[in-house]
Amino acid sequence: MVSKFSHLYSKNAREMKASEIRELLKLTERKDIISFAGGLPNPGAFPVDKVREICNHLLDEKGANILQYGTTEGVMELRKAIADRMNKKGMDINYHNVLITSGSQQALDIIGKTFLDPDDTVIVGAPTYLGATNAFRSYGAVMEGVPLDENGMDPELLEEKIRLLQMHGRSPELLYLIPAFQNPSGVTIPLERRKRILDIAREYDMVVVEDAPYSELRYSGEALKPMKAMDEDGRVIYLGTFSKILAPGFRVAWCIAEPDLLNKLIIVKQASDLCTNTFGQHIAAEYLNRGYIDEHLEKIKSLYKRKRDSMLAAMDAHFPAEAKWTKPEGGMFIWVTLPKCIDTKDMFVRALENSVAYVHGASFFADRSGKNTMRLNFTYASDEDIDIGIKRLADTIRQELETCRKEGKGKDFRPNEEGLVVGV
Ligand code: PMP
Ligand code: G9A
Repeated sequence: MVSKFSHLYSKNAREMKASEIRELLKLTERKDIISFAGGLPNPGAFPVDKVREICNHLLDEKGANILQYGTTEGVMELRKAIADRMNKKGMDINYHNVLITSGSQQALDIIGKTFLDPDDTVIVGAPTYLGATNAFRSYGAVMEGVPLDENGMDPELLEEKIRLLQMHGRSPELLYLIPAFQNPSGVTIPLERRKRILDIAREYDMVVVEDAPYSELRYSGEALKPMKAMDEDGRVIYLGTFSKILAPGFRVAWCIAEPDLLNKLIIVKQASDLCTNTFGQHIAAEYLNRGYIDEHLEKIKSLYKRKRDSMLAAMDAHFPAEAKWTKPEGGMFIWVTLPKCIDTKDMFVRALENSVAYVHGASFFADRSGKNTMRLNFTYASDEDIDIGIKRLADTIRQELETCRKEGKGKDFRPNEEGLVVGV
């Protein structure tokens, strides 16, 4: 629907499109559809009793204070607790490096507002999280994708891309990465690549945004140092969030940067929300300080590992041989590549008829390529629904393959021969 005031909208607002993920989220309200679309944590794992216990304690002990406005920087106990936790992961920071934000989504927005002018260039993965590209685009920036492989962004391709852009007079300012269990592909950047990417960022003077909402959700393999822990000259902005390890409803997240840069982000945030939800911040601080978070993480990691394994097993059992997919060591997503004759956006109509949903891959590519790919979330659906939903999806893919065979639509029915499971 077009508002009668739309002619008065700003240029930025006119160009903004609804997030495909946020639109698809509405499907989770339909009981007849099994949704692998939204990146939702499993609500069965939300620690309702512990939150109730903490709320009662906080209201009894601190009373009205926790309902007051807070500083833009965030509640001090929380900033300190986060600094301690991040130092255990190899960083060397204190609370002066920590800004609490209203979800990491807000941090992405304020980073965009701080760094990006119209036509500025941001380098992102191809594919990447569309909430980030939407935020950066809202400031008129242009996204340039670097293809990923099973180890995330390839530093050689990154450097090639920067050189090419520079030849056209464009020097990228930001490099946006999700090094651990990437959204949407599920892949992780190994340590050597992380170091090399940091060297490149230094050489070409780019700020690196390390978005790490899934880094604590590892189900197999070895934990890796965050890039921020290897950051020699303060060019990495690290984003963490309670959304995936506690509950997204609090809208409490953290942004770590060197203090001078953080000060600018704080000023930019002031215009946005004055301060992050104070009550939620106190709850999160208490949750960390009581050590509940680690118990909770163990619980959700074993739940999500089981769900990942069930989904992978169901895919092995039911998907046609033409489909290929990633096998993530953590996080929430599996990335599927189908033969090029299939457009997963067109196939979505058939998927809904078969009562199953996913996010079509093109949404995650800056240039809208990746039409034959899709993202599956494995954390939200029940174990039973994972199996039923994957069977429905397998039928959907088979029907689609049959239709393109009949229609002769495209010729390429082969899976990707190079074994490249992430790109197209
Ligand atoms: N970054 C990434 C990569 C995400 O996947 C998400 C949410 N799915 C966010 C940021 C935003 O998270 P939140 O605002 O809930 O902290
Ligand atoms: O928009 C949301 O609800 C957060 C989830 C993001 C995603 O599905 O990638």
